Formats: sequence, structure tokens, C-alpha cells
Amino acid sequence: MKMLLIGIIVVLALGASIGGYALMNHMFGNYGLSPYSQSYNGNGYPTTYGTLIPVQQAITLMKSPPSYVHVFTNNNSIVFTSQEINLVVLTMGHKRAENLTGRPSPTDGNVFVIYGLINPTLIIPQGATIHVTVINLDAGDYHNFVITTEAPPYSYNLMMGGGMMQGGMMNGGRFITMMPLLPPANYQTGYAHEFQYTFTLHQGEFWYICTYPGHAEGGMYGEIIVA
Ligand SMILES: [Cu+2]
Repeated sequence: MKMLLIGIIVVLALGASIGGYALMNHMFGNYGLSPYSQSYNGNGYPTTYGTLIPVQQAITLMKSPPSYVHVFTNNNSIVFTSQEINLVVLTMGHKRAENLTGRPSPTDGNVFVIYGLINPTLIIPQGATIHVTVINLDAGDYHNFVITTEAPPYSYNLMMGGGMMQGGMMNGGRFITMMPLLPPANYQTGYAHEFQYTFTLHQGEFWYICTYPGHAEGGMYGEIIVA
């Protein structure tokens, strides 16, 4: 009887891990990430080196919004008027962001810089295809850019309680997209790590966040309104 019980538990555990692996493959496969380019940083979080881009080129991309990108500094929002959107997202600490944009940061933690604004609200047409290019300009921290239905405030560790393997988060929210963490930029060589993926959102309210423990909790997030 006891052996049978142990046998059932082993079969269940195997099934769960194989299922989880298939899900990971599915998720990362969609973003064209080869298993060879994925590794784990010292804290055990999935990390990618993506591709390299000169820091100066990343800053130029951020400062040159396409014609369908309408930046509103008065309420820190960006309205996109196209069904094909190139979204350039830079990640960094708040001081670097303030120097780069000349705007005050809403938090003294890490932030996103998008087309000259810090953690802006993005207003996107329903069903638009969004090609996001995430570039980490931080000199010391790992960051990513993922979409969730969960509103702030965020807890320290978003991957707990089922987490990424189940496509879920704590507090019942869900991830719409996922990507590995990008390593810090190298200011000696002048190159930063870049990762691209494509997604579509349907009507509603979403949030973009960094899943590195403590970052979203510390204010590394922004709102997306799909109308
Ligand atoms: Cu981060």
C-alpha cells in the first residue's frame, strides 16, 4: 500500500515536471530563444545574453519615436496609433533614467524608459501587433519586461505560489508574456544586452513589470490601456 502511494506520487511529480518543461519550451519557443542562449544567473533566475547593441544606439532608438508614437509629457503617457508597433523599452536605475530623460522618476528604485518618459502609461489599439525591443542599460542589475493582468502593489517575489511554470503569479494575477532576465550593460565596452519578442493585447487594462525580485515591488512598473 505504501509502495503504491509512493509510486503514484513519483508518477505525479514526473508528469508535473514534464508538463512544466513543455510549457517553458512553448513560452520561450514563441520568442525565438534557443535553449543554448539561456542560462541562469547567480540567483537561479532564467537569464539570456540576447544580442548585443551599442549603448549609444539604444539611446538613439529611445529618443527617436516613430510617427505613430505620440508622447504626452503632461500626464506621462504615450498613445500609439498603429496596428504595427515598435516598442523600444530601456531598463535602468532611476538616477540614470532622470539624467537620460530630464524628467523626475516616480520611484527611487529601478525604472523603464520608453520614448523619453519614465514608467509611462501606454495606450495601445486593440489587437495591435507589438514588437518589443528590451535593452538593459543598467550597470549592475538584471531586468526584464513582461505583461501581467495583476495591478500594483506587487510583492517581493512574483514567481512564488505557482509562479511562472503555471503561468500565474501571487494574488491570482497572470502573466501575458514572459522573457528571461537581461544582464547589465558593459560600460567599458559600450555594449548592452537586447531581447526582442512580439505580442498582441485585447481590450482591457494591463501592467508591464520587471520580475526580478523586489523590482516591481520597488516601483518598476507601468500601465497599459488597450482600447
Ligand atoms: Cu528589474
